[in-house]
Amino acid sequence: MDINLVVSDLNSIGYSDWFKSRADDEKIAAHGVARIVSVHKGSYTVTKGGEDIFAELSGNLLYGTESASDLPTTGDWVYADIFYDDTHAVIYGVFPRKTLLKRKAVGKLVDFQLIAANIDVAFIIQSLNDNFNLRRLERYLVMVNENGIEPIILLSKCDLIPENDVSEIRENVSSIAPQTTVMEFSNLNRDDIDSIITSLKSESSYCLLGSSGVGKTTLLNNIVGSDKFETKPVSSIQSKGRHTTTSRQLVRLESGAMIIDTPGMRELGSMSVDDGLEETFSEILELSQICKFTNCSHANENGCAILAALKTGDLSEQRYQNYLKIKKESEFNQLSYSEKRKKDKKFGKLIKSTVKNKPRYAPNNSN
Ligand SMILES: Nc1nc2c(ncn2[C@@H]2O[C@H](COP(=O)(O)OP(=O)(O)OP(=O)(O)O)[C@@H](O)[C@H]2O)c(=O)[nH]1
Ligand SMILES: [Mg+2]
Ligand SMILES: [Zn+2]
Repeated sequence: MDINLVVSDLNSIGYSDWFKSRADDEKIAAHGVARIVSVHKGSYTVTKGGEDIFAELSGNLLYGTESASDLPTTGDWVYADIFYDDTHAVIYGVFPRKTLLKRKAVGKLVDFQLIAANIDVAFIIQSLNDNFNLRRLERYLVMVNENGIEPIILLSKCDLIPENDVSEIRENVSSIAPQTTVMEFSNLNRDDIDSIITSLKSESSYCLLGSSGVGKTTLLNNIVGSDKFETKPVSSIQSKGRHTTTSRQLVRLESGAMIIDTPGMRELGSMSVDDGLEETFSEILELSQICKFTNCSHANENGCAILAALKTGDLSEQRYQNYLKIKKESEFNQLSYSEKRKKDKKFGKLIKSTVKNKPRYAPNNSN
């Protein structure tokens, strides 16, 4: 087989120096490299840049893993062997992740679900007609910034509201995210779709994030140029109380870019989001640094820069309240998550020591 060809195929789906330099020497000598295209209840598809290949986890990976987050998710790079004319693969391990999107799983307990790995750019989508909400947008920005992913804000369904209203909303968005690209678009307007397509870079991985019904899958269909993926009118999504898109798949475009559509997220709990908070609410951090007292609680101190900014209106009350709310949740999650992780680890060790202490059937086995 022509090795250069194989390598350049991997490059074309994003196998950059970042991953190459972090590959495990032993595993790379023993196995090939592939990228996860989709995950469905324990079965996987992977690709090396060509066809999709059915894959499963090796026993060691499946049973030797301490936490669910160490198992592969869509977008992951993995060590894999491929058999039977490239129709079947076994996955032996997961590469370090450049970025990882996860969300708090539904329910009270702090647990999370992996959304996608190694995403470079996240399109955060809100629809202009009924889904638009600055506070929700801030939550998405925190989650994306925390991960070191570049956010781009897309405002969908601009065909449904007057142009003047669009520019007003756009200004509001720019005021909370001055550094972030904001684009409005309509899925009914080909020119809008074309400008989104032109903005996609080859070898980069994108994901579509946003509430159910904002038009993520419709956008993806428009980008690939077919009605390949299922969409549903908003009213039927709500009356059924569920999401149209339920799986996540890495879709490769002719341009060489890759996109992952995601199910609308009802509960967007961040895990622990220090960096994401600081980046999303950077002006609040800056203000707190010029408070008169270094241990200012921003509650009633004289010389508090935050209270002053709230008073003049330079900092909006709702934005500040949202910041406090996300910060509080994050601190709660941080605490209960690290406790859970400790338990997970203990559990993992218990299994390992049980396996170790099992009698060996081959006493002379030097392994
Ligand atoms: N008027 C208008 N309708 C749109 C636009 N984009 C999407 N829609 C409609 O909105 C509905 C929901 O679109 P989907 O693409 O299924 O939404 P989704 O974000 O993928 O939803 P989930 O998969 O449930 O997360 C469909 O009926 C679309 O036809 C748009 O730009 N303008
Ligand atoms: Mg969808
Ligand atoms: Zn203060």
